[in-house]
Amino acid sequence: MSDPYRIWGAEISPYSIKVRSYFRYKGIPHEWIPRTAAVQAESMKYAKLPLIPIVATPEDEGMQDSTPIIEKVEARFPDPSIHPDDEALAFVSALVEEFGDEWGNKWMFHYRWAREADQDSAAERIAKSMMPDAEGEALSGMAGGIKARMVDRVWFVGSNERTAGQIEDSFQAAVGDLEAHLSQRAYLFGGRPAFGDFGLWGQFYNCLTDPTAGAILKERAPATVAWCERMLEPKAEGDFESWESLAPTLAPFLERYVGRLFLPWSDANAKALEGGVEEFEVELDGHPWDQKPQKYHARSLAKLRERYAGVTDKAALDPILEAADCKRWLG
Ligand SMILES: N[C@@H](CCC(=O)N[C@@H](CS)C(=O)NCC(=O)O)C(=O)O
Repeated sequence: MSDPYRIWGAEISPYSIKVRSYFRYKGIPHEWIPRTAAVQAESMKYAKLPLIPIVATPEDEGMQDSTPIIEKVEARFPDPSIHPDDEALAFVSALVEEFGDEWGNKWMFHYRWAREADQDSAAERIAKSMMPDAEGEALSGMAGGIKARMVDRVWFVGSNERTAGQIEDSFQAAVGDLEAHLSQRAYLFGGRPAFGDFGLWGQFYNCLTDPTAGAILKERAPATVAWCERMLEPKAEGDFESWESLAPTLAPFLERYVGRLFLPWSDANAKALEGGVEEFEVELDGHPWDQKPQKYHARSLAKLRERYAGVTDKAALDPILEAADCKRWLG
């Protein structure tokens, strides 16, 4: 038997658990290695950027960035596929995956670092994950350093005094919409997990572990909490559904958060990077949004547009994207 894949990551990192959930679902032999201070140097041999997750293949090659990691591994282990056969649904699932990584992360990151109770909880868990044996002052000193650094970085995802209200209102509305959708099925696209589940779930699961966002989920969204728990070790329970059966509760989610928030934001962010501006402003669903451009996200929008261009028959897809106000941002 060949060596297993190795995944260095952390429970508190949405992109790490996303990749681990994928490997678990596919039944691909892998070793999960908690990224502690002690193994950091070893993991960095396989990394170009100081970010987790980091994956080493059985051939000892390094991989980073959760979306291409899953895409490369999926090409090697196509069964059971995480992509619906229906080309339109497969694109919508990829769009939700990207949405989770990019906009779902704003929800998660904002709630994690906006309030003292969440800051303390996350900083302590990160410190503990880096130094599992540390206690007392060593632990609290490290947690204090992490808290100061991260609170200072929350602006990075666009969270600030002007945007905080919109981030929180849209999260709470999205929880309601997701709940309506997930109370009818085990996964976002039916009886088995799709690409879109992995991306969105990593962020929501981490929200669930934080005091403030976790309380919102536990109070209002039992089916979403059950999905968060199910996705830790996802198993196929049935088939993907058709768009007709998903649409009543998935189409509103696509329109409200992907079409009205994420894609116009992503387009404005990419234009700001092209123009080399320090800060950009865009109106999102009637609210002003301002932030410094985020570099990585322009690449992911370009990839999404490439994926859209690659859909051979758009007859079923375009009406879905048009109705959700997504199409004009994609090509
Ligand atoms: N686009 C990357 C993002 C990875 C990322 O931002 N990872 C965060 C944790 S969730 C990180 O490593 N932050 C620095 C650290 O934890 O040392 C992916 O999808 O894998």
